[in-house]
Amino acid sequence: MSTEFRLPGLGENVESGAVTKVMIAVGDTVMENQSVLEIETEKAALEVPSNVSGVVTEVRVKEGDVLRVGQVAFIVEATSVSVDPASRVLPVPEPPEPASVDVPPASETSGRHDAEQALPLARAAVRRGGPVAASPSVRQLAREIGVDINEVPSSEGGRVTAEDVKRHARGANVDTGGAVSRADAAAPLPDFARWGEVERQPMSTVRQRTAESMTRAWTSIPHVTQFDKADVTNFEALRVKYASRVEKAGGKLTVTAMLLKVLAAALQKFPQFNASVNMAANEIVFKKYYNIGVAVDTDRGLLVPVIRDVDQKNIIEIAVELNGLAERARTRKTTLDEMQGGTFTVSNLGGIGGTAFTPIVNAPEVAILGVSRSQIEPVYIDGRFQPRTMLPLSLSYDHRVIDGADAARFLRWVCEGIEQPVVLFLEG
Ligand code: CAO
Repeated sequence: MSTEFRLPGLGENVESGAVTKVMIAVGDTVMENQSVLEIETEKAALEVPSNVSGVVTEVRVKEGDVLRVGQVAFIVEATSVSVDPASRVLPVPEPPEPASVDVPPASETSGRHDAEQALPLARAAVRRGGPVAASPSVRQLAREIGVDINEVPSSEGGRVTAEDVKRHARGANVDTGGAVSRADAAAPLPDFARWGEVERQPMSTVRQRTAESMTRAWTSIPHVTQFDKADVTNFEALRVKYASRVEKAGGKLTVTAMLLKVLAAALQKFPQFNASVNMAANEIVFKKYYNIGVAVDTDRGLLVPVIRDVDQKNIIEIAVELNGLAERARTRKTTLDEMQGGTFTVSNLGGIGGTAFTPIVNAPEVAILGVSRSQIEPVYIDGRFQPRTMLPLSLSYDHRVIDGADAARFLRWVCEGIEQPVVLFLEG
């Protein structure tokens, strides 16, 4: 008996997804729950499990196709493995996964700056040499499709051809499509191939969404970053002392787990950091729940799963959950639900290195804490320098709703909370 495999529901308001990988071929035996497709939607990248079993007789999708929910992807001929007819009705989908990220790696941020700085120079190079040579028909074509002929690089070393104009227009159109490029729309890219070999790669959906949300946050939020350092010497000692206790529970006692606990208390004490701003209604929305997103570095890019109700969990529970979330993000198992509802974000790059960075606020949140690598430094205490382990913290915030003095106080309080956890009981 032939059974169709149809794309199951992918989550609220998601009607289709791009097929990034087809994991089955004609002749393969497929079992229920076996991953058969990799799909990217606007919000997530996920592996789709089969709800049918049998031998694949026809595959109707290929990489790059856009598949609608309910559309047939492949057909199997049932083998002796029985197929529960009910399971042909689409089951609850396997948890989808990592969604777009709102925090770019620092390297990307600087990369973007480099690109922006390089562009005017590149354009100047194209223009140098006076008016471009082009036939009247090519000039007319450029005018008709809205391309400034003076901006079009020539592939023939001087004369601009119709093909050059079209290629340039295509590049400019791609640019104006996404939010990233909207900022850059007036600055079409030069033809880099004139100076050396290039390779073009399409952006993944996750990357496109990341680029859009980054641009939105960067261009709509007036950002300021406040820097401070926490003395984590005592915490490091505690970490060693209690490491095995936390490990037994299935977690790892890291500075991130500790920070999450301190932040949940800080957010209660400074509610404007756990808020969102609605400029249209001239309103600030204060949230009475404390869900903290943690930026996780994965091979797909940056993902931000959320730990909920951090204020109600102890550090061991937080550490165990953090371990699980990071692991699921890296193995593409995070559900869409786990990526939503955050009220504040932490981005710890300290495991990799660096002395400071300026994270971008994960809108519609209003603040994000960047963490860099702790190191032993001489600190002047009681009249002499002492070796202390210092953790650099960078708090980026939305200056529309948070004043600089509040940010300085918030970050100082976080530092004190790590240095003297008793502060959490006194004031938290
Ligand atoms: N300073 C010094 N060492 C640090 C550190 C810091 N700030 N943060 C972590 N480390 C150490 C840990 O102690 C651990 O050391 P040991 O193995 O010797 O115990 C090691 O680095 C690895 O830590 P970890 O990554 O396993 O644990 P974590 O809980 O601190 O972090 C997570 C979890 C998910 C935040 C992290 O794994 C991660 O993905 N970080 C990258 C986040 C990212 O890409 N952000 C980009 C932001 S762009 O704005």
